[in-house]
Amino acid sequence: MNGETLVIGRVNAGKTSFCLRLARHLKLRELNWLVERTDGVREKRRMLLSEADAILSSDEPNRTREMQTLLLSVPRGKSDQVVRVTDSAGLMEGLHENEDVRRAMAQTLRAMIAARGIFHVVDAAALGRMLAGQSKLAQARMNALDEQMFAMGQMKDRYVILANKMDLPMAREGYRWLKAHAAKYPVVPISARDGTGFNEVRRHVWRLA
Ligand SMILES: Nc1nc2c(ncn2[C@@H]2O[C@H](COP(=O)(O)OP(=O)(O)OP(=O)(O)O)[C@@H](O)[C@H]2O)c(=O)[nH]1
Ligand SMILES: [Mg+2]
Repeated sequence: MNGETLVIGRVNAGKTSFCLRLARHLKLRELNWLVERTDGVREKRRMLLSEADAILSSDEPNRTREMQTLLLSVPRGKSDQVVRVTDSAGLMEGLHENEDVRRAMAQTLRAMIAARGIFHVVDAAALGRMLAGQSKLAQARMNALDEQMFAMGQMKDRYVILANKMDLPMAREGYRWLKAHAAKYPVVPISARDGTGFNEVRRHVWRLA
């Protein structure tokens, strides 16, 4: 049940917030999700967009622990077409002590292999802070996980990097680094919190329909 586009990124990068902001930008009021739990059980979930933030997104890392596919209705000529955008559990280095989190990360990795298109959400502000504070060697090591995600993205029909949290200090520096480092791919500066950049995001989503 992988969506046509998979949303990946480090824990806390803003993947879930991105999905919810996209739904708001497309003027949805009610969200329809297809959820695939790590135990393989699939279920449908429905909620109002107005209550989704409180239910699904959080400051705490590892909030998302299952694959949740948002069904988006996109107008195409006289009819509508459904685009699927799948939110996934965030990745991080190392072996997490919690088994649920480990299973969820494994599920994300499997989905990454199967996905046709990838939206890679990066916390540009965290990246900017890291670039300012670290030696070159430490930067290289800390970016290893995102580098792996870049490499996986290159194998896909469509790969878009979303430089998120552009409303925060240092995000510009993070965005600039991404533009230079992943020059072959679209890098779209966004704020899932404020909604900036979503006209361009929408064009990328449209192309998947
Ligand atoms: N300032 C700011 N905060 C944001 C933005 N996007 C997300 N956040 C915050 O970042 C935190 C993590 O957001 P989530 O959307 O839950 O992140 P996630 O990538 O889904 O996290 P996991 O599911 O745990 O991997 C929350 O506190 C959000 O409010 C943004 O554009 N700007
Ligand atoms: Mg999440």
